[in-house]
Amino acid sequence: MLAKTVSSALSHLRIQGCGICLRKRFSIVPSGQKNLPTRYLGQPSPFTHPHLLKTGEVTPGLTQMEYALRRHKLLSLIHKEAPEPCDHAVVLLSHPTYYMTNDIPFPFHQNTNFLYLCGFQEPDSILLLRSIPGKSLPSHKAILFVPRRNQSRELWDGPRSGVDGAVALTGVDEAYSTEEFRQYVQKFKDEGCTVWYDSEAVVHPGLHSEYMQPLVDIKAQSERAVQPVRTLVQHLRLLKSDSEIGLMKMAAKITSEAFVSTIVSSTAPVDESYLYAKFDFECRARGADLLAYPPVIAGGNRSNTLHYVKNNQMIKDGEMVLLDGGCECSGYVSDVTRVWPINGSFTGPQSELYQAVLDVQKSCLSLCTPTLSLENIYAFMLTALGQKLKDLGILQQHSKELDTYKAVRKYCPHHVGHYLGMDVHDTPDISRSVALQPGMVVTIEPGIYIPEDDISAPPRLRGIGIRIEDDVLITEEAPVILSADCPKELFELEQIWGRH
Ligand SMILES: [Mn+2]
Repeated sequence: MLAKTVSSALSHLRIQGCGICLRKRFSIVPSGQKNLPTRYLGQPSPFTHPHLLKTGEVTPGLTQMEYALRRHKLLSLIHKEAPEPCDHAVVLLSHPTYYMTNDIPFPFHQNTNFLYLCGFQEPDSILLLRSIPGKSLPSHKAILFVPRRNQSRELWDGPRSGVDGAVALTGVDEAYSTEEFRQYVQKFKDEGCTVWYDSEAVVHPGLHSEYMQPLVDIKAQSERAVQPVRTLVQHLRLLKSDSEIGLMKMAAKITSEAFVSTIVSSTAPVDESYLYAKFDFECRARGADLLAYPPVIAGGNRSNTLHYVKNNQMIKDGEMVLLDGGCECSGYVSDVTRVWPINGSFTGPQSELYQAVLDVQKSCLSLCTPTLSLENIYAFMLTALGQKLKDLGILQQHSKELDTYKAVRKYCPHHVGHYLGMDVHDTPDISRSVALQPGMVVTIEPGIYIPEDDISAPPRLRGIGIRIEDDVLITEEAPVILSADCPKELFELEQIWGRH
């Protein structure tokens, strides 16, 4: 998927402290899962889904220990922001259930900041991280407020974890039913309590208006206004742990394999919706939970509509198709774009434009190293694309710098990439000027788009839109391309198609 070129100017905080030293300093000992109910919970548990989770895991691949460390790191950041002794309450809300029509819910998707800190997968829930009287941060108590068990609702919606299930599965210190949050929120009105909560970006309108908005209003009159917390969480999410990297590798590998199968199955004439269904099937059949976003499956000139998601037109012989798609595995996503000729062989102009974008993409990939930023790579991409536009005859060789810049922005109106993680456009408040560090994952996705009615472009190139996108893990050494199994050389794309 594409990201806009405007980046936020928020400052970058460096995150101190590694997992091991935190573990020693604060002796985090999650409760373990000894009391895990043997019944079905509101999400898979190691007991009910041993094929998905190992003992000690809250969500597949992520242990109680990892979630506890995340909470401690967040409280450490808060301690740095507000070092004076005081009472702290950090509040994160889950998503609500959204409805497609009367009584029929959309598939539930959890709020990612909430999920990152506790792994709990039910709607209408609240996570509270509360400082402990007499102890300084990052010591705290983690408390979940979760939907009460309810036989008649569970008949329709399926089992709920309940307070016992929530504690045993996630390893938080305590859990209560969601309504019991009311008594807690009363206490935060005290002058001495600093509340950390995102009142600007409401993720659960119902819980917000019932519990949090009145608190935000009261706090606004006091010395201690409510403080935002999401940027701090994003700073933690920016750097991936080994287990997170494992999940991202899995998502990228599944996506790459799904691309190959989809390319093999594309014979003109084919409906875009067929390729959509095929790609979706191939991802889920390999273990993905769902597609990470509505994919773009754009034949011919439609590839010049950047967020084309209608996916309902026939692709004709001789045309290419652009597929921008990715999947989600245990909360972590991939985001890959490929373009291939629907009848298996590139025409001359198609291969010309394709190769130009591929050259630029490979150069950008090689720049994904510590110290450089996405902004730096974007600046490089603009220059490299400018030269390609000249080589292709879209722009005159002697065009002035400003004219070249304007032309590049016209033919590639989006950024070179974005951070990737639990969300497709991950950690959106982190500036793209931040130097890349080992453990970050970014996308690299240059493109050139020439609409069929662009009379300033050479006729042979009109109606062609190319973007090539890979997911990249930053390391101390060479960048690791997580989507490397997805072919992108001209000859590879032609060869794979021949397999069907
Ligand atoms: Mn993308």
